[in-house]
Amino acid sequence: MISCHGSQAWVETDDGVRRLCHLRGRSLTPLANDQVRLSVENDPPIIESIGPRRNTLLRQEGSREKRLAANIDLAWVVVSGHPMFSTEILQRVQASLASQRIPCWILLNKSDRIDDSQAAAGHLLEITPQRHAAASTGSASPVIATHVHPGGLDGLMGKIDDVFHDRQLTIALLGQSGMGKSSLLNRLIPSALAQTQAISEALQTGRHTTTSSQTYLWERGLIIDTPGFQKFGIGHLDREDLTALFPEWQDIQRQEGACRFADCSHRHEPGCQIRQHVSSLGLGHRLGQWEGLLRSLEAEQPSR
Ligand SMILES: Nc1nc2c(ncn2[C@@H]2O[C@H](COP(=O)(O)OP(=O)(O)O)[C@@H](O)[C@H]2O)c(=O)[nH]1
Ligand SMILES: [Mg+2]
Ligand SMILES: [Zn+2]
Repeated sequence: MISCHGSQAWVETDDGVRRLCHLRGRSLTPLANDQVRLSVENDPPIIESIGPRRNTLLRQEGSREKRLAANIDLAWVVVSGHPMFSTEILQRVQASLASQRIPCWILLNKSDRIDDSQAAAGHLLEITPQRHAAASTGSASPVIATHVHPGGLDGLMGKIDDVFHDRQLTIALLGQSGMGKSSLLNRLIPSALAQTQAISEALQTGRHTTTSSQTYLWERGLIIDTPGFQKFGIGHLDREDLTALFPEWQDIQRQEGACRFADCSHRHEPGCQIRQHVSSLGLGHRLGQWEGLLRSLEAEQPSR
């Protein structure tokens, strides 16, 4: 399924034809890139059911989960140095992706703005895991510089070739507003605007579809553009999901022994190895980030 608009949805059938369909009932809420079963005896066809999901990209909005897309191979999170992205929001996105086992690349966009991009790279470094143990494998997201001027996507396309070769991919594009997500999409897919307009016209809404995710065809597969955000709620996550962003805690425990309590939050518990060793390892800033995210997660959890 390409995109969902109330009781209607665009579906691409196995023969590559796109059709505007109706939903069977209100309880059916397909997401961008869901596999759906159609009954084509009807006109318009009706979406009967949704196939199993490999993963679901979502964020928390107040007490509700906003589901953005399904079955993602790779997420691109767009950041920039002008305006400066928020490290905390990026970590929220990364934790959310980690919880769904969706690999993440960071696109450092507007790299034509040299000074701003250098500053942004510095901020990225602050939230990059600092691994000490030589044997530890990296868990950091790759950072790829991009810009929307000629040649600005060469590095990105080269990286795709290196990692995925000829494989067709479904990529989710995420970003805070203002980072250049729409500009990038239009460079990557010159027909993106036309694809959006075709959808709006067929729906006869006339308005742009910026509050729901849109799926675009491109030469390497699909790109799902998700609505831009200024907040990214993580109340749907648990502490384990945050742990994925801080592999240093595992490194410390491997080297120094485990914290006294198996479910140690590394905040105030006695016998915490993390608190005991962070400062000598120069990881005080990382513990600060951990505490901040944990506080947010607890504050945002919908009361159960
Ligand atoms: N210098 C520079 N400006 C860019 C680049 N990409 C986007 N912009 C500008 O950044 C602003 C926000 O871009 P837009 O695509 O609307 O961001 P979005 O909110 O993430 O969709 C616009 O003024 C763009 O012209 C880039 O690579 N370099
Ligand atoms: Mg935009
Ligand atoms: Zn601890």
